[in-house]
Amino acid sequence: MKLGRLIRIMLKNDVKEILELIKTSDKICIAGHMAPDGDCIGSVMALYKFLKPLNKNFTVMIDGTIPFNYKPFVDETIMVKDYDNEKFDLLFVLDTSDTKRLGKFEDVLNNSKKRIVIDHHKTNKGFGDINIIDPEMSSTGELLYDILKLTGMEITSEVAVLIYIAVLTDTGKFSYANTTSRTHVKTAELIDLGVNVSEIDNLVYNSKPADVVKAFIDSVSKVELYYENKLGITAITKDLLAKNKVEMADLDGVVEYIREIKEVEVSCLLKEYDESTKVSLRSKNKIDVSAISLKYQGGGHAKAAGFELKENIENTKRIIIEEFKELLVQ
Ligand SMILES: [Mn+2]
Repeated sequence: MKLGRLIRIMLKNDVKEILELIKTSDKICIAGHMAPDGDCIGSVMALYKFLKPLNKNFTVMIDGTIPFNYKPFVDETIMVKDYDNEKFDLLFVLDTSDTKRLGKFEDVLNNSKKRIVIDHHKTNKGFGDINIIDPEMSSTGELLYDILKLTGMEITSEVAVLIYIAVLTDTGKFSYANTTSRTHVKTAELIDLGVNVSEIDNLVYNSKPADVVKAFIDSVSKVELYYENKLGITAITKDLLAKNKVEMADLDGVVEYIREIKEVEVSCLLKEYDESTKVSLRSKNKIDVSAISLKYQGGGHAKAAGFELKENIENTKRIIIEEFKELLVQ
C-alpha cells in the first residue's frame, strides 16, 4: 500500500473517532498558541464556525493579543481572557507545537477529558489522545481542511475564508517551500466555496494603521548585518513600541522583510519583553533554524522557528551571532 493512501485511511479513522467524541461531548474548548498568527487564528476560528451548528457549548482559548488585521475574523465573545480551571469534555489544540505554547491556558490540558492535537510543526511530539500531526502540510489550516472535508459536513464560505487566511499567511502568500501543488488545489476549492481573494488580501495585508507601518520601518531600518550579510538581525524594543504607540502583536513581517536582502541566509528578529527576549528566526535556503530553536527549548519549522531567552536584547544578540558563526562562515 502506498504511504499516502495509508495516511488517508488513518486520517479517516481519526476523523470518525473525533466525530464520535464531539457527539458525546457538551463542553468543547478550542485552543491555539500564544502570540497567535494567521494560521492559528484562522484554524481555531474555522473549526469553531464549522462545529457551531452542532449547538455545543464552545469556548476558545488563545493567550495573547489578536493582531488588528485578524480582528474582523474573530468572535471575541467566545474567547476567555483568563483560565479559571473550567473543565471540558473535549479539547482541540491547533497549530501548537508543545504544551508550553498554550501559555496561561496550559492547565486546560489536565482539565479536559479528551485532547485532540492538530498541527503541522515537525517538532510536535503529540501530547493529545488523538494526534493528527503532518509536517508535510503548509499550515494547520490546510490539514484542518482535509479533516473537515472527511466529516462530510458542510463547509460554508465563512469557514472557507478562515482556512484560506490560515494557508495564505503560513505560506507567505503561497511563496514558501511548504507550498505544494496540493496546497494550490485545496486553495482553488476554497475559492470555489466563496473566498474573495482580493478582499481578503486587503483585510489581512493592506489595512495597517500608519503608526504600525512607521514602527515597522523603524525596526527594519536598524538592521545589522553579519558574516558578509548572511545574517541579518534587528529588534523591536519597548522604546520603539512606545515611541510609535503600537503593540508588539501588531508588528508582523519584520523578520521576513530582513530575509528579502539578497545575501541574507538567516534573518533574526529580537523582541524585547520585561524579563526576556523572544527570538524569531527565518532561513532562506538550507539552514534549519528549528535546530537552533530546539536547543533553546523553542520550536518551529526548518525555515521559520523561534524561542525565548531570559536575557536582555544585547546578550541575546551576542548568543545568536555566535550560534550562526559556524553555519555561516566558510
Ligand atoms: Mn502554522
